[in-house]
Amino acid sequence: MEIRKEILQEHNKKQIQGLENDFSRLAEKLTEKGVNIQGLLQRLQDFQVAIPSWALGAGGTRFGRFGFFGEPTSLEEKIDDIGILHALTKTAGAVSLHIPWDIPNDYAAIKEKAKGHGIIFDAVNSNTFQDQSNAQLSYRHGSFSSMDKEVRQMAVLHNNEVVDIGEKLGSKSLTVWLADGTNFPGQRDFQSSLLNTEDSLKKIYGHMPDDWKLFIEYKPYEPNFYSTVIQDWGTSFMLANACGDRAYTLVDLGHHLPNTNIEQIVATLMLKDKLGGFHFNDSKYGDDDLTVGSIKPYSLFLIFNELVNGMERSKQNPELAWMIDASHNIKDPLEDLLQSLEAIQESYAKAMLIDQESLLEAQSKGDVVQCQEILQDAFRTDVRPLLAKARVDLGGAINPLKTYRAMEVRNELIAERGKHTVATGL
Ligand code: LRH
Ligand code: MN
Repeated sequence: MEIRKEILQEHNKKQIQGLENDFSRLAEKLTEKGVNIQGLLQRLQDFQVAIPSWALGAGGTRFGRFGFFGEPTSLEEKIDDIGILHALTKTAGAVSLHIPWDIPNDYAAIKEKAKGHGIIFDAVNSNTFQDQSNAQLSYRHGSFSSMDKEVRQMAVLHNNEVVDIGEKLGSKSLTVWLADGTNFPGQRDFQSSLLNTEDSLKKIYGHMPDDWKLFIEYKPYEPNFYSTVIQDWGTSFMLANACGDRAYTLVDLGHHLPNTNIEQIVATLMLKDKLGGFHFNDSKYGDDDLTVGSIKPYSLFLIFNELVNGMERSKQNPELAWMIDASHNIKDPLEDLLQSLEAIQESYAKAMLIDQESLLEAQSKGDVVQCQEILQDAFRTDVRPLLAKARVDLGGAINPLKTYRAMEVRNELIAERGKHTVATGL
């Protein structure tokens, strides 16, 4: 199943005049405010988000999983599905693999297929939170932090293998998320757990090629419910500093205790040139992995304000890795991802409309009311014509979700793959 250009353009034809009217009206208004429209469109077009290879089928919880029909059952089919997202949105030009869920069989063939869709291989993810069927030892009592030297060694070797796999695909970064932790007080010694983890990370850092980056992802709880070794940004930041210049903190939006000020964490990490990237999603309570922007769109906007600022001011901070990490328990996975991609672009565009100069002036005057007015003027701007214009100029769909439905993509996939196919992953 491929999105054929001519059919996509057929669908666009009916909407193009409406878009041109909306776009020129908005562009005129924003130009009056001193916004560089072409610059903004270029930044939107350059903004590529990596799609997680583990989130192209239906997700689930311990209480069950409702399969979605026509799910991809191979890495090849997953790359094709990401190709559909990229053809429609022109902003999904990367994939983030999770190993061993998605080990390529034929490296040359999978690289060729990805290239054909305009997709690159972003960060690769290791997995020391599940025991593999052929494993000699278990991660039941931790991996990097385990008190058992051989278990730590097994975890380090696995991560080195993931780096080697990534290197063959042209990836340039490794994301490490550890489930390591405890469910009960007294279950394990905190200090030796952290020391073992630091030691294991340093070994992997040493194995990585010199042009690779290490992303250390933190999470306060789940699957452990009393303590987690890498529980918060501070612990990840400390471990990244202990590893070296090419180790950074990765912020998964769902990995924060309720009401945590994530935009402040982002500002702090960028100031210290230690922000590596994001796992975008949204949540109401815990690590709910819901559609980006579906619960707290204003919070996402405030985070992008710090990102736009940080990208301006913290030139030492590396180019950020943008990735989605969501789980589709009830929506069509591809429709869910289309909505997430739109929400990310929307927040980025709105943040780029913030009049930072006036904001700084109002802040220096202590004019708190004006500060909020400046932020919310940008947030209240309907930027959708800008997003559509950026897409259509690259050959994408004016309205990706509408076109996805009009082209009955899901039915095509079911016809091709059968109804009850199940994708690997979460
Ligand atoms: C942990 C996490 C991590 C992945 C996993 C699939 O909650 O966010 O990024 O390895 O989800
Ligand atoms: Mn994540």
